[in-house]
Amino acid sequence: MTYPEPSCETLARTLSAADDHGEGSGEGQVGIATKTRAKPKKPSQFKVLMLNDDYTPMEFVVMVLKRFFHMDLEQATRVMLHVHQKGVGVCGIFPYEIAETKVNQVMDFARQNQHPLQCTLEKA
Ligand code: TYC
Repeated sequence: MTYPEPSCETLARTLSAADDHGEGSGEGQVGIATKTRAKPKKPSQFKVLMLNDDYTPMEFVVMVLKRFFHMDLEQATRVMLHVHQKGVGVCGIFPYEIAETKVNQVMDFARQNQHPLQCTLEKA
């Protein structure tokens, strides 16, 4: 006689029941969290924003946009001029860790070149 493999949920309930020493349900229960989402959430997206300042040369901002955001000269110039005129502009939208890396790369590169260029994150 063979038995079917118990499902993950069945095992979780068994373990949870074994750990529950009759203190009632709810708080203090010990068990293994095995719940998985049927529909995994998409990683949330973040805008990388570039801020205007009075000192960073336009050519440097264009170089940054080409180097770290893979824009061509025309697109990089358009975004740079938008930031120059409006004060802020979007360089791209990425998952959190990638957006954070881009911000750090831009800030490090600006600092190395002694420009006050600022870059930040905002939830998309
Ligand atoms: N305002 C700068 C200048 O006139 C150019 C500039 C554009 C600086 C965009 C920062 O994010 C920026 N030299």
